[in-house]
Parts: sequence; structure tokens; C-alpha cells
Amino acid sequence: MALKIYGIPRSRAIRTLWMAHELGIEYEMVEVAPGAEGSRKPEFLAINPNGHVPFMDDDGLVLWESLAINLHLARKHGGALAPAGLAEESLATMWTCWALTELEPLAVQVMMHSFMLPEPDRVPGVLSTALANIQAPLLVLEAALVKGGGFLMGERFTVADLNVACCVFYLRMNPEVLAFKPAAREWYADAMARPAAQAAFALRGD
Ligand SMILES: N[C@@H](CCC(=O)N[C@@H](CS)C(=O)NCC(=O)O)C(=O)O
Repeated sequence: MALKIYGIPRSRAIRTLWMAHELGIEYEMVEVAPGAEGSRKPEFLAINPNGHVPFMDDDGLVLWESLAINLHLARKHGGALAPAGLAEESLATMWTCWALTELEPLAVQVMMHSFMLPEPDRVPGVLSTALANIQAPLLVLEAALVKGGGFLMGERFTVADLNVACCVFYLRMNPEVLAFKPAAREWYADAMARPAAQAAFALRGD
């Protein structure tokens, strides 16, 4: 059975779609929108009780959490994107946990309060605090890329780069946050220019 990815490209499912395109694997996209009309319907809550997308079914293995799905797909299908050996497994896990805890929450606040929420719901104070606080993790990213020769591990683009870049995507309307971080700026531009990223993000239609 082909890999089934549940979600829509204009959601965190884009992360898994990007990974599937990188790996060149076949997949079936089951369109499930986030929220009451989709991911929170009983039939989908039965698969992912969190009520979120994405989730996937890979030959009977059901997983949710976009970045965990990416780690699974990289491990399963191997290739250059996959961690090679224990040290890289651990580094990929570290960068993924870092993306989810240190970077994504602030990046989501920046995105919501700069362009995603309807204007009356945007809170300038939340945005300015998030923009100030996100400098710390972005400087960590910059330093790691300088040290790693342009990649987060193993001197090549891997699932660690992809998982972190997915969270930097939330800062796309605020490119000024990457000012004075040339390594991060170049790394992110190169990541988004990859043919697999282009093919996956084209599915969003934006
Ligand atoms: N940590 C989860 C978050 C998933 C998530 O929050 N997805 C959003 C769409 S991007 C969602 O399904 N929201 C619907 C809802 O909360 O009702 C992941 O990365 O997969």
C-alpha cells in the first residue's frame, strides 16, 4: 500500500510532502483540512486523536507529528537525507526537538501577528516580543551553519535541515529577522530552491 499522507498542502502537511518529494516516494494525499470540518471529525480523530494534520499511514504504521513523520521517512527510505549512523540519528533528533521547542513557537507568533490573523486580532506587542526573542535561536542556527559548513550535520542537506527549514518558513514575511545572518539566509534560500521543495510548495498554490 502506498504511503497515505492526510492533510492539505496549506498546513504542516507541507513538511511531509516536501520530504516525500525529496525521497521520490509514491504517496497518496488524503485531503483533510485542519479543524472542525476535517481533522476533528470523528473518523479522523480515530486516527489522530489530537485532531491535527498531518498524520500518515505507512503500510499500517500510523504516525502523527509532522517532523517525526519526516524522521521516519528518512530512516525508512535512506539516501543522502537520512542520518548515517548513531551520531547523526541523535543530531537529527536534537535539531528536530530544537525546531519544535526553541524555534517554532516564536516563529508561529511572528507569523500569526504579522500576517496570518485577521488584522483586528493582531497584537503588535506580541509580534515585537516574538521578533526580539526569536533572535536567540536564529543566532544559534547561524552559528551552527557557520561551524557545519552550511549544513546542520554531515556536510550535506539532511532531514535535520529540512525539519528546521520548515519552521523558518513561518518567517517568510519577515525576512529582516535573518539580517546579519548570512549563513542562515543562504542555507534557507538554498533549501527552498531545491527541486523537491519547489514541487511540494507549488501544491500550496500561493
Ligand atoms: N505539532 C503538530 C502540530 C499539528 C497542527 O497543529 N496542525 C494544524 C494545521 S497546521 C491543525 O491541524 N490544526 C487544526 C486544529 O487545531 O483544529 C505537527 O507538527 O504535526
